[in-house]
Amino acid sequence: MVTRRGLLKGSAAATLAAGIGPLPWLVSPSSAMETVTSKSPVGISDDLANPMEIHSVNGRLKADFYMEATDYTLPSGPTKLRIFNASLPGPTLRLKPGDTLELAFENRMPPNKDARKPVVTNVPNRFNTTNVHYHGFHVSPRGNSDNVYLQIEPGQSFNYVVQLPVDHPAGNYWYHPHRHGSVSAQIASGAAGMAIITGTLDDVPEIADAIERVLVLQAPIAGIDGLLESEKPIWPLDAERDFLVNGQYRPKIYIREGEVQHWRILNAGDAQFIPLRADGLEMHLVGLDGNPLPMAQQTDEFTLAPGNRANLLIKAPKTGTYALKRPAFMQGKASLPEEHLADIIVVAADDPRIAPGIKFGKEIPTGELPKNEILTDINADEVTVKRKFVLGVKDVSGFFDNTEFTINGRGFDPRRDDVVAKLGAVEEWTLINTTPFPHPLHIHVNPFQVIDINGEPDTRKPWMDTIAVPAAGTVTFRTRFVDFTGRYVMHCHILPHEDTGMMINVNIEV
Ligand SMILES: [Cu+2]
Repeated sequence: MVTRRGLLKGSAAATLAAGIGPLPWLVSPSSAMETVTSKSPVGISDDLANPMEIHSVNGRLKADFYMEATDYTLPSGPTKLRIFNASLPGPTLRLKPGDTLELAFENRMPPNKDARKPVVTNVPNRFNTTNVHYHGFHVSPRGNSDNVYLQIEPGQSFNYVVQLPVDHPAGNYWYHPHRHGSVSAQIASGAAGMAIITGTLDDVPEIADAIERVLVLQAPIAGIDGLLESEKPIWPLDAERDFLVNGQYRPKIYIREGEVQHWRILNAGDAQFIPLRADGLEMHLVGLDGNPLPMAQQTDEFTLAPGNRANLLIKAPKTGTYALKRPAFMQGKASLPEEHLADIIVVAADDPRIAPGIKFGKEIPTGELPKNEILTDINADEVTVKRKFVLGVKDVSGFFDNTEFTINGRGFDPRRDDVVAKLGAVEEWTLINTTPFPHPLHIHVNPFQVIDINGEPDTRKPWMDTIAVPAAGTVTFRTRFVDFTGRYVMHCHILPHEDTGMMINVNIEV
């Protein structure tokens, strides 16, 4: 396994790969996974490397995972991060519909400093207690599957077995910790990785012809003396951040003149939105949260809320150096600065540094894109139940910053079922934001189809699992509760809001 501990500029793995040509896949003795080392997809030594990947073999992906306090040098200084497999970001998991994902997970963190204190729900606590959530997966929320109620204490191990249905939608998903009370500290630390379920968009000829990049965007915060032990540095929305792409600060991304590359982009940050621009290059969105859009959509700028993913085709018209940027913007009332995320270096089509045999996509698909088959449009006459959810905030003395974030006036209570719904129900939910900040709401297990935002229909009717509800605005979506009973959650993906109460339990019964 290649660890990427402390590698900020350049990449030893990429250098190695470029020096000796494409590496063979490494097949583990159990043949229940293959690993692909972290490397540049064009074979240039100082190009941004894709994170290492773990692939399923014969329907299984069986891997060892751990969370450990890992030394890492951020641009703002050396620190210790709570991350998976000593890797920032964690390895990319690549699966097929119908596969079984088996993670033998070990919590190698030291004991919690507050282990002897009683836990107060909705006050951040026990930053070394964890679990693993499979964000966007349509799988069982029970037992050893996508069960976010698990508390894996320091020193404990847990075996996850997550069975993907054979008709699971293809797309970009991700994994991250989801133990209420420590989610924001652990994701602000960088504990996250991409999970790709192959198919659908991958079979579009123009996309299949393009080289693929995984871009995991993270904005970790350093602890003052190592590990973060307080919510305080994470809490202000405009806290200073180190913006990293695949664990690297301002990496170089190479693309050839006339080339189209397929970028799978994830905002794995804990709090800040990321509007993205690449002025001078063409950007064509083909998928949101992994699901295909009806057609490729050219754009100068699009925004990923925390938790969102995009499939982007990026085309380089002319040689030169360009910037992948987050422009300065307002997130609610917070003014967030421009961030220069990466240099995009457009080289000549025949640049000799490009490794031989690297594919060279040149076209953007012009027709209708294929759909994930089971995600058919939900029309109004199919809806069986309508519900409303009001997003708010209230003062509670003794809570962190005296604040509790609420849904329908109440903070999260692990013992309460906020929604009880029938398996097979088709529901329309309206989210009403009464606060001056946007909240990206995420629901587990079943994705939803966005119907309107602030009352304006979204004509693309995209299928997503995380949607930003605008400040003082509304979102309406429709969803089908299919295949799985059990209890899971809907919550804000600004994770300091989740840890301080903006989450509800959804219980699906037969
Ligand atoms: Cu929020």
